Amino acid sequence: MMSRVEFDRGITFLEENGINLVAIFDLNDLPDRLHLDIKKLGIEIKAYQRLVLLGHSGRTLWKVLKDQDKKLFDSNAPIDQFSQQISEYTVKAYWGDVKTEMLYPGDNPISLQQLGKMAGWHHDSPMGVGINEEHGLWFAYRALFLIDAPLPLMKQPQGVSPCESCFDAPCVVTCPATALSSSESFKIERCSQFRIKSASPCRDRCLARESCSVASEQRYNREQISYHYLQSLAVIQEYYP
Ligand code: B12
Repeated sequence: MMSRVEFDRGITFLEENGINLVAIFDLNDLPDRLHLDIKKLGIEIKAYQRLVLLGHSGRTLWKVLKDQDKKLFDSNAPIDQFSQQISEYTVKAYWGDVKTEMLYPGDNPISLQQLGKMAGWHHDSPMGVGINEEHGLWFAYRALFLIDAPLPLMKQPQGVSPCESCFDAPCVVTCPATALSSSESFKIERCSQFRIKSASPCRDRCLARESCSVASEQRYNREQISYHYLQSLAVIQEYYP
């Protein structure tokens, strides 16, 4: 049986490696919809006790990746590969080496942002990326797995969306594609069509996202921003060849 000290060591290990957001849910507390989504994947959910959601914010993860293992960047998905490895290692070394089922990284149709809402990490923002007071727009989901261990439950208080007290809306004003609005949902189609133009200033960055002043000290560095946006651009280009 894993001790609280061992559990906390696992949390510290994840944090040192840039995975600084952790939420742990009791499976009985999850909405029926999510149970259904997991069952549809052919997974016997009753065999597990907890659902673990891991994320990163700010710049540490990128620094760790760059420092640690250059070979990771030879793969198509270095962040996913690293996130999976570090999740498996944490369970093995600190959390009792118990049975797990990895749900993300991967293509499973489970809405991470909906889980982010339950974890207290996510408020909607005009650009679709989640926002919160502590990390601004600079966080993302890195792993999701079921685990057969009674891990302590963890989540953050819901908090208030920073967008509610933002009246200038620099993101809306800055977006050169006029894809953002303070009252309507983000127009991903308009954003995508604008991004694929050859002279688009948004090919490898998002000027609207970068204009947000909430937790701007956590903004990814230029290299990381470019890495992520070129990846999503490649997916978008497949939609609009
Ligand atoms: C498919 C997908 C995409 C597709 C969107 C296709 C579409 N037609 O909308 C593409 C490849 C374009 C994309 C791009 C990006 N994505 Co995306 N995407 C996903 C993914 C894998 C699945 C979403 C989904 O289908 N959910 C299931 C449906 C039922 O639930 P839903 O919440 O209603 O899903 C819809 C929206 O989430 C929307 N969507 C998906 N990504 C994004 C990003 C933005 C900015 C918006 C407005 C909408 C949007 O697409 C879904 C279907 O319509 C999720 C991971 C996940 N498993 O949740 C990440 C995810 C939503 N994406 C994310 C991010 C960060 C991005 C990018 C900003 C990455 C980047 N730096 O380039 C870009 C931004 C897009 C842009 N402005 O150009 C993050 C958001 C993190 C956060 N803090 O909220 C997620 C959660 C991935 C992660 N690991 O953290 N994405």
